[in-house]
Amino acid sequence: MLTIGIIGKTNTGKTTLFNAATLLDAKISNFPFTTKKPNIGTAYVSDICVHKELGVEDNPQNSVCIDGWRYAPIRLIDIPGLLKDAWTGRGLGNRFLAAMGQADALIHVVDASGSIDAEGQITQPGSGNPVQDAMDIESELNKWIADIIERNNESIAHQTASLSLEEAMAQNLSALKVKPYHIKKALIQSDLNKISFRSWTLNQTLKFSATLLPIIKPTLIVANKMDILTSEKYFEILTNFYGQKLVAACSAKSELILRRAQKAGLVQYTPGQEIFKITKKAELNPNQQAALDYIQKRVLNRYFNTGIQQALNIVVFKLLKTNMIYPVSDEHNYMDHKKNILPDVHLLPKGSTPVDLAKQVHTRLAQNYILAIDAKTGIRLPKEHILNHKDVIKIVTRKTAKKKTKKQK
Ligand SMILES: Nc1nc2c(ncn2[C@@H]2O[C@H](COP(=O)(O)OP(=O)(O)OP(=O)(O)O)[C@@H](O)[C@H]2O)c(=O)[nH]1
Ligand SMILES: [Mg+2]
Repeated sequence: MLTIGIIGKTNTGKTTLFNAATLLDAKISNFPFTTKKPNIGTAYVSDICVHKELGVEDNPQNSVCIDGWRYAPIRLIDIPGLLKDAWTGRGLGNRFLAAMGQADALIHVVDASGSIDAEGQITQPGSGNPVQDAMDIESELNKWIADIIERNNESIAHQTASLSLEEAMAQNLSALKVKPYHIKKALIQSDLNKISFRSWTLNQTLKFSATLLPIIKPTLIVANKMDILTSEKYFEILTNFYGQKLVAACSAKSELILRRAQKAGLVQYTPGQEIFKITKKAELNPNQQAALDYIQKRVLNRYFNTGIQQALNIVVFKLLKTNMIYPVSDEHNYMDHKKNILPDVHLLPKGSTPVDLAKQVHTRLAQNYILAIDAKTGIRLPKEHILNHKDVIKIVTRKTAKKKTKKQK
């Protein structure tokens, strides 16, 4: 399953975002370093479901369909906050970094309201420095990767006698899910392909790590606490610094309140949408009413949504360039064997073929693969066909083919 890691300075709202997206109940507080070990849960990414376009009602099994939106599961990890110089092993550093290795992409939560000081204590909004906070975290990650390369310097150099540098480095960084093509890309981008690895200086290793990081862990900056007025200024600074496409305006606290109120049946709210409707006004206590008024005024009236669902969608669909594909076993009625209509949706990287889909659904399906059919058009697809976002695909296997011939007889 695709995994997104939530990183960031302490007290920025990582666990609040995690709880909002997973509806779990991990501890949140305004004390620094509340999260001591990673929290792991299931969150969802969403897009308009194909059931309307196909004119059918669906029975989702591995995913959910709400108000015409299909929500596909992903794994979310809330990673403990990072101390400066954590790369040396100080504080929670190693735990932080080990959890980070498992992620396919990262959400980097920044307190855009400037409400935390250099040490991570909550302070006067506007007095912190969100851009510096974000840069500190990135610098820690770079130093950590550079440190692994430095420590394995001898062994990498030694391995290059029988392996390419790309392969040797990828092996030594495998805990970070690094592949040889990542290394190749980073070597070219950093111009270090022109310099012998044995003669790299520490600065060159740091430059390489800084180039490698966004390649192995595409990262979205979540400018959090946008409900606090001081955040507007820093949001602009952050977007100027990182580029509009890599920064999302969010209020994790608002999303958490709305999702919990929805779960309790107090409001009607579809994650990612612009409106909520109070369903049980009489049951709201004054605090709940005030919180909902605050969200309406400070978040929805200004930014249209809380940004959390959008942030997850951007990471999966834009940064990781993933498509939603619906496998079915009856291409005429879009059903599985149990007659569930459009039961599952799978997240596959762009460029995936029907064989990749078969592998993800079940190894047996891949082993017995014969051909695939595009259920929307009825057209047979070649093995190397590149699947499109929201394709509905029937995989024909040796077994299904045999059954058909028997029936036809
Ligand atoms: N106003 C506002 N406060 C928020 C928001 N998100 C989180 N907070 C508050 O920020 C404080 C820290 O939140 P946490 O979710 O515990 O932060 P964290 O990043 O997980 O912190 P550590 O686990 O200690 O590293 C809490 O008081 C939250 O209520 C938000 O969107 N708006
Ligand atoms: Mg936390």
